[in-house]
This record gives sequence, C-alpha cells and structure tokens, in this order.
Amino acid sequence: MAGKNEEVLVEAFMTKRSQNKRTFTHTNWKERWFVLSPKNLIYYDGDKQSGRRKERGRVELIRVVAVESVDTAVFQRDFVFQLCYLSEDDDQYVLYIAAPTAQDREQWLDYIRKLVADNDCLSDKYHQGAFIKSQWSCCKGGKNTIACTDVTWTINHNNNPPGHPTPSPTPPNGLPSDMNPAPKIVVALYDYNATERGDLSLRKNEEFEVLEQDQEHWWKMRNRQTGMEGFAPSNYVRELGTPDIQQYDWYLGDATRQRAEVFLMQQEREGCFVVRNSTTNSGVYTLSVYTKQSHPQVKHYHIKKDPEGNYYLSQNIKCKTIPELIYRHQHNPGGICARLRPPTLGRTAPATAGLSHDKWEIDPSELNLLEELGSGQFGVVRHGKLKSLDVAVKMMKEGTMSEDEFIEEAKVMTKLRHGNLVQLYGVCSRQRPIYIVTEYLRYGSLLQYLRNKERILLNNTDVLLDMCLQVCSGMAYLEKQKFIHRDLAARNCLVGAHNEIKVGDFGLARYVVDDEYTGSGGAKFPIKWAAPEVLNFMRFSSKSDVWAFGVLMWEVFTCGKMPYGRMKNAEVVDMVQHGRVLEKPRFCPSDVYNVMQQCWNANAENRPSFNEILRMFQDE
Ligand code: X9S
Repeated sequence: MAGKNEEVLVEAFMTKRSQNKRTFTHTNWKERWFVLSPKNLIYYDGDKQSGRRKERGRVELIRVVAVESVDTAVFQRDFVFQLCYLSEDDDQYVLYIAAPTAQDREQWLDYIRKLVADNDCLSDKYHQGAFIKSQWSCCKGGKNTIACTDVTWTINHNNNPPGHPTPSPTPPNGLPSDMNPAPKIVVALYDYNATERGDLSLRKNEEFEVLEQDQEHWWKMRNRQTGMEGFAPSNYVRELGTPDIQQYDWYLGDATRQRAEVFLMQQEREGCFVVRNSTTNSGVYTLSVYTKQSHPQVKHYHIKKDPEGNYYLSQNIKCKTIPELIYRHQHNPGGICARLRPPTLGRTAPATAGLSHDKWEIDPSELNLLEELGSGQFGVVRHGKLKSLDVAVKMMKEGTMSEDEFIEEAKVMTKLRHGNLVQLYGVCSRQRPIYIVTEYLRYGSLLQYLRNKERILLNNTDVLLDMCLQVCSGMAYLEKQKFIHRDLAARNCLVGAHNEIKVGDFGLARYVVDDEYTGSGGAKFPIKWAAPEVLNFMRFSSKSDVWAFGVLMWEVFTCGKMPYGRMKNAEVVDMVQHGRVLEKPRFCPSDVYNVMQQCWNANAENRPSFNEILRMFQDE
C-alpha cells in the first residue's frame, strides 16, 4: 500500500457518487480531493492546502477492470466517468466520478488508462449505465449480468487483442513509455465541417491520431472512434495529455491587457474572467476579472508560482495547475475581488488557412454572390456564401492586376494565418474576371467604423488602444513571416464581432496595374502613410509598414480624421522631409503618442519593430 508521500501524478477536486456498498445507504454526490499516484486513486475530504485532509477511500489501480465515460442521462450530471474494479474478495464495484469539465474528464481517463493498460484483469466489456433500482440502466440486467457494452479505448490501439491495449501515447512524467515512437493523439477544440474530398470533419472533444504533419496548417488525422481519415486544420486541435489550458473557453492566449478589458467590459458580469499569457514573461499568466465593486472595472492579477511549482493568486489557495486554481476560485473568492465566473460568450472558431488541405482554387459555381460591399482598386467586392461560410469576393476588374503573378503568390498567401489578418481562402482563377475569396467581416472597414462611432469611441482610449494593438499583432505576424503589407491604413483594416480588428489586403499593392497608384507621384498613391524612404526611393520594408502603422494609430485616436487634413500631397512630402510629423490627437494619452513618434523616426532602422511596440504596452 502506498504511503502518504507517494508520487502525485494529478490531483483535483471532483465529485464522487456514494457507492451503496450497503443497501440501506442512500445515493448522493460529494466533493472529494482526488489524487492519482502510480499505484492508487485516492480520495480525501479536504485538500492538501487546508491541512486537514482525511482519506475517504482508494482504488488500487492493479485491480481496475474498465475506465470509461458515463452518459449524462444516467445521472443527469455532466462529465461523469467510471472506474470498475475488483474488491479484495473479487466482487466488482464501480466508482462514479464527475469531473468539472469535459476536458478534465478526458485527461483523467487518459492518465488512468495509461496506468492500468497492462492489468491482467482488464475487461473488454463494461456497463455504460449504472446500477439503479436493482438493475443496470443500460441493459436492464440484474446485479450479476455480464457487462453489455464494448470498451472504447482499445480501438486503433494497433492490433492488440481486446483486453490488452497498448498504453496510449504521451505518458505523464514518470510513467512507463512505449518503445515504439508513440502516435500523436489530439483532441478537437472546435467543430470543423469538412467541405472538400480528402478532408475530415471534427467534433469538439473527439480524439484523433495524427498520421501526417508535413503541412504546417493541415494535418492528416484518423478519428479514434470512427476510424475515418482525412485532413483537418491543425489549429483546431490540441495534443492530448499535455497540460494545456488552450481547451478552456476562458483562456485568451496572447490577448493583450486591453483586449481582455474590452472583452470583459462587454460581458458586464461580476467575477467574469479570462486568463491570458503575459508577453513580458513567457510561461507566466495573468488573470483578468470584471468587477462592479466601487465602479465597473477589470482587475488584473499575476498568477504567481511558489518554489514547489504551485500556482497561486493569494497565499491561502495554491494548486498544481491553473485550471485547478481557477476551479477553486470559482467556488471561493479566496482573496481576489470576486468569485470567478467563466465568460458566457464562447470563443469563436478561428479561420482556417485556406479552405482545405490543398485547395486554393475555388469552383465559382459553389459561390452564392450577395450584396455589394464597395468598390476598390480592383473593382467591386461582394458579400457571398461558400456553402454555409460567409465570404467576401473581390471580382477583379480586367486589366487592374498582374494576374499570373498574383495567382502564384496566392498559394503562399493562403498559408498566412493569424487572428488579426483577413484570411485569404482562395481564388477562382480559371475564369475572367478572376475572383479573390477572403474571410468576411460584418462591420466593414475600420475607417468607416471609427467615423460612425466617433461619439462613443473618442474618449474611450482603452478600446482605441486595443484596436491599435490588434492591428499591431497582425502586423507582428506578417513581419515575422517577412511579408510586407505596403498599404497599411485604417481603410484597409476591417471590423468583426466584439471589436475584433483584422488587417486586410496585405501584399496586394504589388500586383496593382495603375500608374496613379504605383508611383509616388500618382494621385492614388498613399502618400500620407508613406515613410520618407518610400517617398524618395520606393524602398518598402516592415519598417515602412511601421511608419504607416503610426499614421493608422493617429487615425484611430482621431476616430477617422484625414491625416494632414486638407494639405496637398506635395505639402505633406515637404513636411515629412523636414522631419515634421502629425500632432497629438486631443484624447490621445502621451505614452501612446510617444509610440506614434517612434514610428515616425526618419531613420527606418531606428523605428521599433511591431513586436517591440506590442511589448511596450504589455505592462502588467
Ligand atoms: C472588403 C475588402 C476590400 C471586405 C472584405 C471582407 C469587406 C468585408 C465589408 C461590410 C457593411 C483592395 N487591395 C487593395 C489598395 C490595398 C491594394 C472592400 C474592399 C475593397 C471590402 N478594397 C480592395 O479590394 N469583409 N466586409 N467589406 C463591409 C463593408 N461594408 N460593410 C460588412 O484590395 N484594395 C489595395 C470594399 C455595409 C453596411 O453597413 C455596415 C458595414 C474596397 C471596397
């Protein structure tokens, strides 16, 4: 038997159903602190931190016969799983445990299965239901009726005979690992509906084995339940078994402080929270919480780590993982401003890189064209539907673009993927006019949006700064990919749901055939956004994009004023050549204006990179 100091693999609060070993006890559910060690699953009342934990029971893992999920309907409780095990006198018992989330359940199932995979007593059948009112709810059999349902987790475990599954991959630290290279198992974070032959649909929480990872954005996978194979977007899955907070709707990843504030202020719920990465310190997380105490505001807390590696917000609650810490603070404010409540708005699934694993050519007959959105350098842009997906379709007026060069480049551009870039889905290039098909954003251009909402936005500097930083994030990605926009301006950015800003039409300027647009003396050349080296030598770079970004920040903080007012192009060039720049907008904080001024450094090399600008605002 394991002592108190045995190795802890995972531990967490979960609820456990009373086992009714004696017939006269009534059934109820109790919260217990579960600890999984290499040999036992032990449950306590109280937890390690409270100092008064008392063991309430344990299951020796060597005696486990089956580990399976339980259907919600059986107990009218979510995320229940069962551990069937043999008692000392070889009687079979079932322990029913409810995990806090579907993801937690999966993780516990996965860990336990790895530890019991070599048990001689493993069964290839189990009861999917529960023993309620003297019979099994699944097969209506009596106490000793043989289990009726096939176990689920031997499927695709190579060709092992039933009852002797191979241990699944990615064992937690300290567990025996397989000698063969372990297959990578992933879990779907979002639903994905395959539209093309060779692609595979995903349902949230389903498990897949990764078969090929040759393409960065599209992996070939096999559904572990159905055995179906195909390509699916790699950003829609996370690896199973690795401690991963990506799976939680409250995790906002690299969102900035401003983004978190805008998101939480919209929700207006006491205790509503998100967790995000600190960009100043990698591996460090920040909790942002909405509270109405004194006035509606968002408070930010650093999630700290003690020398033993426990996460904590206040000294009295310390946990091994962030999800556990969040779970504890959902039940008890424990020193922070409010009891935590997860956001109700679910995360929206991100755009995929292109529509399919090898499809950038779109069949125009699949497009249903709707209303006109405007007309630009290349002609008319229309809203459309590609099956059920909203898209924007640029119908390229003939003679306005170097088409062949663009079509070659489009293959590369479909692979650029970032939450703050308008996704290029593909092209219809076998017809004239050619179509460029992109993601659709429902609120249209940022410039128009700023102008329409001036009254609400003008002194809301948090929202305005958030907009700038979103653009900056998209541009930092382009900069990293060594991709130059060449026409960054508020008119070329778009607004989606929840103040989401995306940079559009990156790189298209190179393919414009129009002297008025391409030459710095032309009437359509974006002089007011152009850096001195662009005006003088047409020298474009990420640093000339940074200059344009400074002008875009100015547009944002004036809610869409025209830079340099009515000044003529020649006057603007003269002004810029003499080192004079735009003035500070009225409601613009001086630290924000200071960044604009850095973007307008006459020497391109001395301008900050987009990544550096992001970091300037990531104070916590
Ligand atoms: C979009 C993109 C470009 C567009 C795309 C996606 C869009 C949208 C709306 C909505 C409502 C172009 N390259 C360039 C100069 C950089 C080289 C337009 C363009 C055009 C629309 N620019 C180019 O093609 N989602 N959603 N538009 C949109 C607009 N209004 N609204 C939903 O390519 N330029 C260079 C249009 C309308 C009702 O009121 C609420 C907003 C410019 C024209």
